[in-house]
Amino acid sequence: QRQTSDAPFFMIPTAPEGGANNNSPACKIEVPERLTVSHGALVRNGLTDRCICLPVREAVDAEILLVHSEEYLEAVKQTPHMTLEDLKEFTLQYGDVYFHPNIYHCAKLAVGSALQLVDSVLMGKVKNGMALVRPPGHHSMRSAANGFCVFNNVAIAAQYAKQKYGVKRILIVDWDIHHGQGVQYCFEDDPSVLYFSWHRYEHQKFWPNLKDSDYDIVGKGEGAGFNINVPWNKVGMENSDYLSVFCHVLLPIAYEFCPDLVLVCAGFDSAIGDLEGEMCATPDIFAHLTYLLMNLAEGKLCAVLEGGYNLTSLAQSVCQTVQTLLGDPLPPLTNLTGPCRSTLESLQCVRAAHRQHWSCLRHAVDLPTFEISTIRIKSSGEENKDEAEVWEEQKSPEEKIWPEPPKRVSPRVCSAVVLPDGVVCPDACERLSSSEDLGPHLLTLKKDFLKDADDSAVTALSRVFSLIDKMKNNEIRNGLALVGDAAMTMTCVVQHVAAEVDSRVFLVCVGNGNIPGHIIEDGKTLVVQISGEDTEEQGSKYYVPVCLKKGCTDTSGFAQAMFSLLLPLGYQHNPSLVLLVRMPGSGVCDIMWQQLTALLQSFAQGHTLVLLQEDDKACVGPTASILLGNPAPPLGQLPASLKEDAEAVERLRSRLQADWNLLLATAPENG
Ligand code: Q9C
Ligand code: ZN
Repeated sequence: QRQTSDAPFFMIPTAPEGGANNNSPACKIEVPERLTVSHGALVRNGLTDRCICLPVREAVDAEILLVHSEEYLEAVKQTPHMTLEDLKEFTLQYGDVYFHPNIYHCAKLAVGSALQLVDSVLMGKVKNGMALVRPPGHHSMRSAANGFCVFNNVAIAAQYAKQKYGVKRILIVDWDIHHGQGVQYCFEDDPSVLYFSWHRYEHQKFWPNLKDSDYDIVGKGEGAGFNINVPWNKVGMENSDYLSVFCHVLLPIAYEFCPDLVLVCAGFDSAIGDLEGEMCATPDIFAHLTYLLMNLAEGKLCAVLEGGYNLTSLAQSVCQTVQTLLGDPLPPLTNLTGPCRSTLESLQCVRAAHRQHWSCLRHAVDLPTFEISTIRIKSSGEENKDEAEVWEEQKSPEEKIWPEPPKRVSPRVCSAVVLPDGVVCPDACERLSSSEDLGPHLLTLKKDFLKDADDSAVTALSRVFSLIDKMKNNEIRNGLALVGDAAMTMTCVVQHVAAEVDSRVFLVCVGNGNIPGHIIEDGKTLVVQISGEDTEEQGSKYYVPVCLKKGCTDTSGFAQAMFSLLLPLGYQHNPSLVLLVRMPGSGVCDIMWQQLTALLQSFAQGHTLVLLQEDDKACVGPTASILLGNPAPPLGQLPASLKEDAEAVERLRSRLQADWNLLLATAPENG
């Protein structure tokens, strides 16, 4: 019998001593405390109790040889028996790596742990998980140790998954701040492994100073297009910069690729406070990065620790990642000010370099040809820095202070439903049907909105309002209502919520239908409507009509709208409630609908209210499944979207990006 656990697991092999170096006896930053401190934080936050802890094992030779050469393995095998003198000498042939007598043992445990995780996920024993291991792996190459890495844990895990389980397509997301050149070299001609890495680059001035790390390295031969490098050419990148790369590069391509397994090179030196990365993204960004990958590959995600050297920042980031794998609501991200100019240049270049390989980029506007972008960006060396920037740079990254991420509390009830009599409540949902669920709104409702409505409509609406109140009090995470008139309910709900101070609603309406103007004009409600109706409607800052030629049946066009419009808009609006409405006859397929529902959980700490019309009763089950935290099924490898649809989405982006700068994916001329 298939045993499925709700919890991811983590594991920690025996922590090694710091390695030997030719001058200093040990590496100063890649230290055992990285694991003990991370583990301690998981324990303190009650997260270890919710995980399954798998035993570690040593990888066997055959597994290491999936990626490394026999000569290299034999050489590393000798290190436990070497004198300190010999170790120093051995270390010298590699770059930035330290060999301690017990590192071979630890490196075998690190690989073995990653493989245990892959085994458990692919055998369905756990949904997902994180391996807390060291030494890290992504810099190590076929025949060379490098950058604190001995064996390439994640590259071996990918080869192992292909070989042992016949996995066809693997996505590797490397969010460590260094380029995992070892992973790139391993898969550069392999179209079955899509490798994505962002990394501090500074026009090749940052370690490991390789031309191979630039955006124009896209893979070779069969593997052309399956290597994505996003260089950070400045330090100090923030949450907005990371999110815009996910929205405008990684997610569109990853969904088009449609992996069967997601591996994450989970380095946290890309977080604030890290002296290697010198970036400013906060630990809670990793909750979002993790979540955005969890609806690929049916949720089969294995994160494997790489770098991360500020112990405070590292521990917080690890907790954010694990808590997301466990399904807790996401923290709200504030201060999303949009990407900086340097990020826009990188985005533009990466998109230009990959447009010939991925149909989601085919109709992107304002992309220079590949040659032009190469010259333009590569020549831009020293820019003028303002004084604030210079001062910021002098401040040591370890002195940076940031607030500890607030506790993420799961409401007692995950999903509540309001259903007409006779419709069965989905398993694990809580039905609102008692008289106290009518809430205090019944009388006002009758008076204000529903003079002519029948009693059952008034009762239903009253329960919907009660559900919203309970979301606001964090008693319920999300809700679903099957109502007689979705459009009318939507209007009432928006008015009800907008009446409160500080409320912001993100209304996502799928299908045709009129959105009353007065619910848009207050600036609290941001409306995105995806339909097949060319309403000739201009739209405004707060009303974004996305008109697809074949309506919501064009999966690729719809997906593009989700990543390049909906996600950035939602993040920047930072709503307190997401209202997702499915108009009758919208034509959206169930899987697309589930993916949409899932992605919207990124906002408002998961406070989503879904409105379905009674005709769409069959959709209650699939929607509830997502609201309860199950991953959405894969969309399949996406074909090219209709040219008209791609262009319509691009036009909207261009129109709106002055108001919502997370929509930007190109650098303005002469900026
Ligand atoms: N200050 C990992 O994060 N040293 N490795 C660079 C420049 C090597 C980092 C020196 C950093 C290796 C897994
Ligand atoms: Zn790193």
